[in-house]
Amino acid sequence: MISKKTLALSAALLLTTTSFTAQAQDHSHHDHAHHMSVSAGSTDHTGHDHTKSIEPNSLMGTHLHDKGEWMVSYRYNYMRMEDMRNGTNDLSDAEVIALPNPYAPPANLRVVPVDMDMHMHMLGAMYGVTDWMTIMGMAMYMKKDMDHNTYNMMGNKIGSFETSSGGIGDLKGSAVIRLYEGKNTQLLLNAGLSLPTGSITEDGEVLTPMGTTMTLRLPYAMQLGSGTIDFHPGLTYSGNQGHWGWGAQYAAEIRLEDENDEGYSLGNKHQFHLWGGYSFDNGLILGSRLSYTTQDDIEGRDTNISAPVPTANPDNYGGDWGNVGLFANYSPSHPEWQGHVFGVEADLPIYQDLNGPQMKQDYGLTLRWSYGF
Ligand SMILES: [Cu+2]
Repeated sequence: MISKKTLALSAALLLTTTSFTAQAQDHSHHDHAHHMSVSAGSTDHTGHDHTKSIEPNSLMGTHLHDKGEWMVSYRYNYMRMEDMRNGTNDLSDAEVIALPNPYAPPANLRVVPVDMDMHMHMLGAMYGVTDWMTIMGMAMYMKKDMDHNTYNMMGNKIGSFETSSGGIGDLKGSAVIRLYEGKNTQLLLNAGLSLPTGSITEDGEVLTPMGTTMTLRLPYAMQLGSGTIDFHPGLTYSGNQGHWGWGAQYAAEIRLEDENDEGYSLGNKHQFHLWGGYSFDNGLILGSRLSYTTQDDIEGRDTNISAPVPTANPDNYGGDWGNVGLFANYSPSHPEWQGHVFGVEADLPIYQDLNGPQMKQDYGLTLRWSYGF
């Protein structure tokens, strides 16, 4: 119902981004020496030099850029999911196939997800419109693979199969605006919008309980986008003291439409992150992160998704997760490598309370390269 308004908003955002891009090309000769001196000694800039920013590699919008400065980045994110759980109880295959199938027949679930690999390749660009506002855009390509076991009507395992999907995800544009700046601290507002460019109609070949194969619409978890225009608000507070740096971020994904073209919307998601790190003189930063995520289940339903598998049920999505991350960033001091940051981050779940039977997170890995100029 608000989709016309949000469409107009997103068009405006894209246009603004484009005009800033065009404008910035005239300024590509800006003074590098100025940026260096500002970030080296001044007290009125708290970490605009992104190579010195103590921030987890998996988070976005954690820093600003100086006016006229660009940053391009590539991030690779891998996430592994394995084994089933409901709430905080682990489920065996036997327990999953004893569960009723809401889209019967058959009366009970007959296909059990075993594991899932998710690969995301993210390309990003940031540009400092003014010293207190940076805009950014992000595009991603993703690949998902899920393995399953199929059981027949008697409850005997008859085989396994893998489904795969891949393609571009939802395009995202956002602004990072400084609301407050103290001596060693700053508060940033994050406001982003994503467009439903990722496919939500991926299908794949499945092994049925009858032992036949069929091509079906893949469950929600295997789709590549949300299908809705989403608002990505956030707040980031960070500070530094000598070699130490810390930060806190709230980031959310709010669906601006009640349902997408297939009749559903993913649950709203809220995340809280806390991190701290230490910056060594040689350009190495080591730090750790603590995160809490809560997400609602799916509202509505895609009627093309009705296989006897837990992932076909919109109620079996979302939950509460606690994660820890360990990150290392390195920006080489050699002049030829000025402005480059290389980063790695490992992610491990420490708490998972899931809304209905679904796969558990196993671990995640993020690699990052960014270059500011
Ligand atoms: Cu940046």
